[in-house]
Amino acid sequence: MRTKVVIIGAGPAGLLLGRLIESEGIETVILERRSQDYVLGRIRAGVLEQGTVELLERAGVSERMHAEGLVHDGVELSFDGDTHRFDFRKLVGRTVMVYGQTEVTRDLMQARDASGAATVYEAEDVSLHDFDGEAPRVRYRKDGVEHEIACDFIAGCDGYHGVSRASVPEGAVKTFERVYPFGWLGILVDRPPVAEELIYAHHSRGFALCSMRSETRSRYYVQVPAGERVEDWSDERFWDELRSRLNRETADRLQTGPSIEKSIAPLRSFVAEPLRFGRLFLAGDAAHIVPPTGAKGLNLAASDVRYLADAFIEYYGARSPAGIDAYSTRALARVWKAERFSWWMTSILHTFPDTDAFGRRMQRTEFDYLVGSEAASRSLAENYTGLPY
Ligand code: RFL
Ligand code: PHB
Repeated sequence: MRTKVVIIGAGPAGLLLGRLIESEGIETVILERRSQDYVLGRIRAGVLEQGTVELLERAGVSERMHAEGLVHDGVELSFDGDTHRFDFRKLVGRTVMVYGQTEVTRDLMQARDASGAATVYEAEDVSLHDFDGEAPRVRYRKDGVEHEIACDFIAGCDGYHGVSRASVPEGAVKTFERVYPFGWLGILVDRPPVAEELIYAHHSRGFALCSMRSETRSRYYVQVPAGERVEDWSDERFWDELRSRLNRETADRLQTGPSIEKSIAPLRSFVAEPLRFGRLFLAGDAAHIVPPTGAKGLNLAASDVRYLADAFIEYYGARSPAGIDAYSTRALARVWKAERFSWWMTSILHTFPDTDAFGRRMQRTEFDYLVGSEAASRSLAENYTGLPY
């Protein structure tokens, strides 16, 4: 079998890349290790930058998002109970869209299935070969039968634990990493959100986030120490902890209920460089991880994919390798800025086990400066709503 681009991974990065280049006549095969239902069962991101929204429009998968997604003009930050709303529309004339990653993925899967493009779910033992030469190949097993696909390019969109980055010779890739001593315990509940916009809360007991998926479904998170087990968190314990970290008025308004999903995500900053190895390209979580505090992970996956899709379109259309040659540098420039923002938001809003009194005053002063300075507020708004491509 032969195709132009083999895409490894049917997360948002792989599916969006497939959609953008298939619609320009570039044939792809997507290989995904899990089943379609498993991929759709993962509850992850909830906030889309305006640029991501525009990219989903370009991909022709924005109809349901515009009908069901919630446009948010701002967010609230709370510090030890003091609150401040950052009005993005007023500060930078931009907004964000609250629409779950699960829904983005579902829309992309449906569009791909309808287009007839090939996707192999439950592809086992995917392996990458000869991407340092002119004729790369990808092998996998499906239902006990071995397959091989010859291709022009391989797009590694298989997430942090994927096989693509792991297939690159050790000396060819440089990685940068910070692991935080805590994770986020998240809960999904069919109750109306506590507020119309997201609330990011710093508290001496730890960070908390009030988010949502719709007007009737809420998503809440609390910071927990690394190594915490989800089994040790009953719903009741979660709600008590969340309430204790919110200001009184918000806590009193909180509508609790039985969780429909509960999981713990560790927090990490990670970047691999470069993003191109001959005819293999990395995009999304395969290449970089941000802590979720800035709501950047999915948006970064989308921006990588935008650069990579345009590069392939230029290669096959204008027969120019300029875009593929520039991909790594272009994508990484934007990646590092989102890494900075996510690391910074994480460092102000969480409690760190080794922070001394001076460090705590610095966190408070960051908050006071943000609240008091229009320039600082605008910087937060500019980054949260998404830096330009
Ligand atoms: P994904 O979504 O991990 O998809 C990779 C796919 O590759 C498959 N795969 C393989 N397939 C074949 N062979 C192999 N050997 C394979 N190994 C893996 C996997 O099964 C999977 O289907 O990566 P992608 O597409 O790069 O997308 C990245 C996003 O998923 C991620 O950045 C975001 O979810 C991060 N994130 C958030 N991002 C935001 O922009 N805004 C948010 O509000 C936000 N909140 C979050 C988040 C991530 C979270 N967790 C759980 C990590 C909140 C949480 C709690
Ligand atoms: C979410 O709704 O899951 C969410 C929202 C904002 C974040 C992270 C996660 O910063």
